[in-house]
This record gives sequence, C-alpha cells and structure tokens, in this order.
Amino acid sequence: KIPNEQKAAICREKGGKVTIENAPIRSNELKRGEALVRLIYSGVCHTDLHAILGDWPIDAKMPLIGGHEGAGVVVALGEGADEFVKKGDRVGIKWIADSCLKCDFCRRGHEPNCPDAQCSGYTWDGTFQQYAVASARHLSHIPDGLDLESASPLLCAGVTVYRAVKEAKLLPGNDVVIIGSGGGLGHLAVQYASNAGARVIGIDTGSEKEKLSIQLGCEKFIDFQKEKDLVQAVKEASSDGHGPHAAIVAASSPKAYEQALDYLRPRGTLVVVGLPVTDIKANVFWTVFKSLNIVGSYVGNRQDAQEALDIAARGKVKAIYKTLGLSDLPQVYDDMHHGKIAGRIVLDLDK
Ligand code: 8ID
Ligand code: ZN
Repeated sequence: KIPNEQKAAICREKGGKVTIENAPIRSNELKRGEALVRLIYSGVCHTDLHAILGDWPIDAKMPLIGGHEGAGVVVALGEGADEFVKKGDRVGIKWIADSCLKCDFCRRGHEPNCPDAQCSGYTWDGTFQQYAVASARHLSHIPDGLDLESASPLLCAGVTVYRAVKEAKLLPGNDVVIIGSGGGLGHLAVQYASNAGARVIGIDTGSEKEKLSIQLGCEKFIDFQKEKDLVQAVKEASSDGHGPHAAIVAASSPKAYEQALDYLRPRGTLVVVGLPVTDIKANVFWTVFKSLNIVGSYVGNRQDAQEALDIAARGKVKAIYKTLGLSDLPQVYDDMHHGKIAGRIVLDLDK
C-alpha cells in the first residue's frame, strides 16, 4: 500500500540548507512512461552539494529534492512503463533521469549529451525521498547478487568512473593516476582501472584515504598535502619515469588539473571528471609538443550503468561506504565540504 506522504530532504533556495520534510507522493498522477520507485537507499555525491550551493553555470530547480544514486523497488507504473520495468523490479535511479532516445546523440548512446536530458536531483526531483517518480526507460536494473545498499554508490560514482576509465583508452599495463583516489568516485575508479589491467597511482590526502587507496589496488600513493613537488613525484611513480598514460581527475580541485597536464607523459590523456568551478589552463605549446588529449567525461549511458553494476555483481568491484540516515544529510554535506569522507556515504531513507 502506497501512503500519501513521505519523508524527503528539500532545498528551497540556492546556497541554502536542506531540511527533512513531509512531502506528497505523486502515485495517482503518473504520466506515460513513468514509474514510481520505493527508494530504500541513496548515495550522496559531491554533485548534490554543488547543486545546492549553486556552483555551476546551469541552475538547479528550486525547491529541489536532490540525490541521484537511488536504489529501490518499482511499486507503480504509468501507462506504457511496463515496456521497461515491472512492479517488484529492483532498480536504480542514476543522474540521467531521462533523455529522448531519438536524437543524434541518444541514437549513438550519448544520452547525457541529449539536448532534452533531465538530471535527477538537479532538473528533476531526485533520490533523497522515499518514493520517487522516474522515467522507466532510464531506470537501471540492479542485478541479482547485488544488494540495494551496495548498488547505490555505483549509480553515479561507479558508472561515471567506469566510463572515465573507458575514455582514458588505457591498455593493460599502462599507468593511470586517479586524483581523489580516496573519495566517492575515486575509490571506485581505482578498482575499475585495476580491473582493466592498469597500474594505478593514487593521489589524495590523509592516512584513512591512503589506506583505502592501497587496499583497493593503488600500487603507489601520493599525499597531495604533504608532497612538495607533486609533478616530479608522479613522474617518478610511473613505470618508466616519463609520467602516466592517463590521469582521471575525480576531485573538485582546480590545482589537480594544472598539475595533471604537467606530469602526463607525451600522448597522455587527461580525463576531466571532477567539477570544480574553474577553467583548465592548458599551455598551447606543451599541449602540441607533448600531443596531449583532454577529454570531458560525463557520467555514462544506460549500457555503461548496466556494465558497471554487473562487474560489481560479479564481485570485481565493491563500493566502500558508511550508512547513515536521511536525517543526517546536513551533517554529511558539512563533512563532504571539509573533505572528511573516505569512500561514499549511503543514506537509509527510512531513518
Ligand atoms: O560525470 C561527471 N563528470 C561527474 C559525475 C559525478 C561527480 C562528476 N562528478 C564530480 C563531482 O561533482 C565532484 O566535483 O566529481 C567530483 C568528485 O565527486 P565525489 O567523488 O562525490 O567527491 P568526494 O567524495 O568529495 O571526493 C573527492 C576527493 O578528492 C580529494 C578529496 O580529498 C576527496 O577524497 N581531493 C581534493 I578536494 N583535492 C585533491 C587534489 N588536489 C584531491 N585529491 C588529490 N589531489
Ligand atoms: Zn554524482
């Protein structure tokens, strides 16, 4: 039985706070293609914090229910939604809430680049609520053998870095640096990259994130707060001293981008993932002389999501998280702002 009311974390103004409130459930007004998902868990991504702070050039809807790593069960279907999901299916809500599936970009699998793409927890109410309305065609199917709790961080962090590893075009044996290797995205990037046969160098700070990075597969770890000459240290950490083949920036730090262009080896690839409010300053001469590649990587498509989940269901990748309650979200944002979170925080939406 679907109740009339639920708990949700709502942000009412840009730069404002989130408050836990009673909110209506739209179960009787599902539109064509929509499904109602009873969410049990949601991960908290740094993007959710950027959204409420208003960090980016595109505004989030307000009032906003944030969140885009939701895991739960389908409980109601709008007309036609049964083409994609059935009641009782275990599903995930990811960042791309919807896209047209008809345009040039969608047809090529570039769903995040669809001009009509909707984003969970940004342009479309997200997963910090117990019952979310979703576009059925963009729900991910959570494989058997993967519980909802451990699946949730994969729905953004996992998919995003899995795709970023693909964009890095690594060959087995290549060196890759993961910047932010102890964070939500980074700790999963370390695992997906090791799985792809790469040799992983982690950069982050503090002993907890160092331990996590090493435990998950980094062969070298560099603490960016302690290391005086980071560029030199990364080059030395690479197999042949010429620098790594790729750098995946999974940190919201402007500095990380400047340094990466300096330590990458000739023909190396900078994968732009972390979203600090900044420009990338690439020197033209060195970009040409070293023949560098700079590629933006924006979450992943439906297939990337399915693959990232399957790899985890097969036990090759495991999200490391701590579970708190929905009511703890304000504190989680505070800790995130201060860089105190190793791995991910998952919210139990009933607490
Ligand atoms: O599709 C995308 N491109 C996408 C998808 C999801 C998230 C982009 N993001 C963006 C987020 O908006 C955010 O800007 O990726 C960034 C990282 O998200 P996250 O993993 O959820 O954040 P986190 O858990 O806070 O981890 C960041 C880590 O970076 C470290 C921190 O210590 C933390 O562990 N870090 C920082 I801040 N500066 C660093 C530096 N200079 C650094 N690590 C190494 N060097
Ligand atoms: Zn995210």
